[in-house]
Formats: sequence, structure tokens, C-alpha cells
Amino acid sequence: MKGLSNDLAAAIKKYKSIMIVVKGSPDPDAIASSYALSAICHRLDTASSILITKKLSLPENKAFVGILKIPISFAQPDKDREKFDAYMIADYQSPSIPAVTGALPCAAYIDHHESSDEEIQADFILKDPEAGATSSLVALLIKDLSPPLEDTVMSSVATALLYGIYTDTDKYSHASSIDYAALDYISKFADNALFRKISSIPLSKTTLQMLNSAINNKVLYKDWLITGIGYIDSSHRDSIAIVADFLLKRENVPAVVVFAAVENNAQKSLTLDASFRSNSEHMNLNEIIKKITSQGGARKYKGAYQIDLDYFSPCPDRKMLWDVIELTTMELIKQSRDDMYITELRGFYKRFRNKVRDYFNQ
Ligand SMILES: [Mn+2]
Repeated sequence: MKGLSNDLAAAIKKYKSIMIVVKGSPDPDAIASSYALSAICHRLDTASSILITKKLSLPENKAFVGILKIPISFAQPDKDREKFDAYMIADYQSPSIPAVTGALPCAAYIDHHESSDEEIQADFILKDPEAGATSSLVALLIKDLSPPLEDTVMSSVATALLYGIYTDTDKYSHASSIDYAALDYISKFADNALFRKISSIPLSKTTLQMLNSAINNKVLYKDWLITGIGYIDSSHRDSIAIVADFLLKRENVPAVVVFAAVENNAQKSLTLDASFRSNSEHMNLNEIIKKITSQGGARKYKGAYQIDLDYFSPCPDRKMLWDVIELTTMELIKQSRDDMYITELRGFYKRFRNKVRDYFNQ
């Protein structure tokens, strides 16, 4: 990305004043990307304004803009074009604006929608449909930006980008490796309290109830915190991960596992969902999970697995069924904890052996 960040900076520095236009509906991804671009402009001493062409309607989007104090104004770009010497577009299929394109050069166009047939002209173009959010592409550009954004600005920009990724990837469920790379980078700068305030997800009544059950049922096995929440509706599945995130931050442990029996009454399905969190990049969660089941996996810090329990959903004694699920899952995860150093050691010896072999093969 380093080369791309330099190219973006060079494109911006060509101009004194750029209008950043939010085409279409001003959703969090478009607003966050535009906000981040305006921060980049400011850092590079280029003036900029964010114009939205449609008014904000959703209360959560209004809250998002209000809480982070994102400076946007409702305006028609063609009427304002005299004030600027270039324009930029983020998060829209096409970068052209009637009565602006042609009159002003497009300094940068960054987007994650599928390509249209239109020929694109801009000083800087980054279009990658692999990204779940344009905010992810902008976050990765900021990562390699020189000079970097100042810390104070970074916190607000990172929080906005985080929310852009969060909403566009449907609470991370469609996040690609690009999004995860962006999240890995920006989440450490984001203001978690503000993010929670904006997303309000951890504050929802159901998530709080789940968190409460998780705390009441927690078991500390060696240094791992393991907890089963019980039955939850499938619409709250994402909260398992949120609870796991929360517990990892709150409790002083290197790893947290949160699991629940997820029910979908319409489809009559029952699944065990387990979410793993670790604060060590050396803990090989993927290998730990793969030893339990092939129905899951992990990357650094985060992992999950699902077990199909449909066959058991007609069980008339729900309490007994949960007891079996909980007892079995607890046992498997405790075994994983017992085996962990063996798993890690095996990895170490494998690397060591390969090194020795490479040495003698030189
Ligand atoms: Mn988008």
C-alpha cells in the first residue's frame, strides 16, 4: 500500500482546495471515507469540504455524524464548484458528477463497488470490489501515509472508519481479508466508548443480558475464561462475539471463549456457536479450533466455530439439552487449553526443523 499512499498524497497536493462529494445516500461508509479523506487533505495542507447531496435521514446516521462532529454540509456540487479546484469521490459506483466532471479534475476516486463500463478519469484511482467497505481501503491508505495523521485526529477518523466497516460488512459478517487488515490497524486508534455509543450494540438490552449471563456462568480454567450463555435467538448471534470482545478487555486473561445455543425458530435450526478471543498474537487459535472441529477457524486474536445441532432441537427437555451442550463444550475447550503448549511446541519444532534443514540445504 505504501506506493498507493504516496500516489494519493501526490494527487491531493496538486490542488489547493478540494470538494469531497458524497454521491447517493450518505451512509456511514461513504461519510467515514470522505471524513478520512478530508483529514488527509488537512494533513497535506490542502483545504477541503465534504458535501452531501442527499440529506441524512436515519437517526443512527445522524447520531454518527453528530457524535463524531463530522463537518458535512448539504449542498449541490455544481453550484459550489467555483470554490474548489478539484473534487474527490469515495464509495460510489461512478465518480462522475453532472456539471462538475469536465469542469473540475477528479483528484481521487476510491470505491469498492463492482466496476461499471464507464471510463474513469482521476489522478488517483483505487477500486477494489474485494473490500467489504471503502472505509477499509481508506484505512489502509492512512496506515502508510507520510506524514501520518496526528493522534487527536486519528482517534476520531479511526472511530468513523470502524463504523463504516462495521455497517457495510453487516457487523463484520461479510468482512474480507482487506477489511480485517484495516480493522486490525484502526481498531487500536478508535475510541471504543464512542464507537459503542454510535453503534449502541453492546448497549442493547439483549447484549447486556447475554453479558450478564456470561459473567454469571464464567469458569476460569487455568488462565482461560470459558462461559456458556444458554439459548439465544439467531438474530442475536453477533452479540456472542461482542460479549467475548468485552470480556477479554474487562477480565485480565489471555483468552476468552464464549458459546451459546443459537436457535432459529422459523427454520427450526439449532447451532452451537463458540467465539474465541485472545490478546496474544502468538496464540494459534486456528490450530486450537481445527483440533475441535473443521467447522470453524481463526485469524490472529479472533476465532469461532459452529456445530450443527438440528437433530437435537426436538428434545423436550431444553434444560437437559443445554446441560449436555455446556458440559461437552466446556470439556472440549478445557482439553484445548491442556493441549495448547503441545500445539505451540509442535509449531516451534517444525519451524526449528525447517530452519536446520534450510541451513544444510544451502
Ligand atoms: Mn460502501
